[in-house]
Amino acid sequence: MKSIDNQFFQTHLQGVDVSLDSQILDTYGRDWTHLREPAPSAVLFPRDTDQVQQIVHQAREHGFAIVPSGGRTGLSGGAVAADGEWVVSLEKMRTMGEVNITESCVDVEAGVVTATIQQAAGHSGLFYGVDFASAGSSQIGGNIATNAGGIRVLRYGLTRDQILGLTAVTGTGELLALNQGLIKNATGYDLRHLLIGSEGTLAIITGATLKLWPKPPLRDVLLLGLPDHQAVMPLFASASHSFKLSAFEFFSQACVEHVCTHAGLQPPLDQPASYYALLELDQVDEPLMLDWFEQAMDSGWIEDGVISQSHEQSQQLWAYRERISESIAPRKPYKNDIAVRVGSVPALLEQLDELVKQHYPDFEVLWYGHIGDGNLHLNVLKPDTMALDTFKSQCEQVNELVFAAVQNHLGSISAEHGVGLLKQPWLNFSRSAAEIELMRCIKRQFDPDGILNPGKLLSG
Ligand code: 2HG
Ligand code: ZN
Repeated sequence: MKSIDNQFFQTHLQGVDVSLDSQILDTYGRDWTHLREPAPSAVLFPRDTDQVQQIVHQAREHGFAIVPSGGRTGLSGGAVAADGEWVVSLEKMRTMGEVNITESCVDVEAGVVTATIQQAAGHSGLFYGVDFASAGSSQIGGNIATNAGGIRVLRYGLTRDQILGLTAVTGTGELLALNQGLIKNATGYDLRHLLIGSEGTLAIITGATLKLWPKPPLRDVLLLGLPDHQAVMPLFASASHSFKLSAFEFFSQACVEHVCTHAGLQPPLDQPASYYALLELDQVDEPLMLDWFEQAMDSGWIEDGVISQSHEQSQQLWAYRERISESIAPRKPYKNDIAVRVGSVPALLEQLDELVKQHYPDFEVLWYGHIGDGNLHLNVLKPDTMALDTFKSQCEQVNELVFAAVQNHLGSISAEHGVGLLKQPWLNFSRSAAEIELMRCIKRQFDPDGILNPGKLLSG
């Protein structure tokens, strides 16, 4: 690692806030994965786009790599700095414009926290469509860089679908202002969409114009107990034809047990079910709902269920799904975030269930996910007595089989968490050699010296 001191920054990046403090280096060098030891050489806190450009120029000139950094809530190691990089935190760039009521949009800098956007939209009678458990600390720049999905993709799409304009600084320090809030713009390649989901490997996102939606109507939340995972697809098909769904989530009884222990909650139903589906939908009349509920019971898709009677109850029901990830975090789970077309979910579930029973007989395996959009989170918990390295390598062996099954279904090895460091070795299970080569060529154009987030997404 190259040595660097305060004097260097005072000389070359005057006016930019920099920290070389070991505690700060440690904090800003990691995300929620905790699988690599952080070792950045500096953490920089630009206050505007101009400073971001200066940082890129200096990094380029002095041969330092950059790791763009947001709320660091990622689960694929995309924000990990383990090799003397400069972490460029966007957290001091958090200006947010007035909500534009006429155009239903808002301008934000990259460091604005996702929940702040949701609240500002709400105060103006509008709605920001993306939500997930880490919205209170994740930042919009990171959401864009990973094309974050979450719980309401069914209704509002991914982060990609919210981006009307984007500003970003490339690996040569060039500032790009892309699409600039336009709805129609048929002028060739849409570079905005190339940068969304590029995980900081092509450019540092500095700001965006976000689309906002009309305020949603009142909504019901249903938590339903399912006898087995075969019931989930007919249930989804029936619900999506009968209601205006905004979420259709899925989780196993083991997930409920972890949440109840962790959060001190009572079980949601009188009798535990094997699996659960959580549905959020535009409110419907009670008789219609009861008819549907009875039909679902008669068809054997559900055994029991509850319907929220108030906003508070809706939130309580959501907690059984939203708090799974935090409940199991102390057990250092090995995470998979896979997706297939919705119609292929039952076959994939069947195959993975077999695989897991055969290869993980001693591990606790948790199933949960956003089944309504084909995204499954498969989490394997580390036995307390097993060393982290042993656990990781055992999981990686089974990974090949899991990803081969995903590949057979033409699915994705990373649905919404990104590829980062952790999934990078398996990118070829989702992308052809020709695609990966084109991605490399594109990277070279945006970042000829390879200083932006090296080793993430594409191998170094
Ligand atoms: C969720 O859906 C998040 O809760 C985290 O995407 C998933 O913990 C996970 O694997
Ligand atoms: Zn998720």
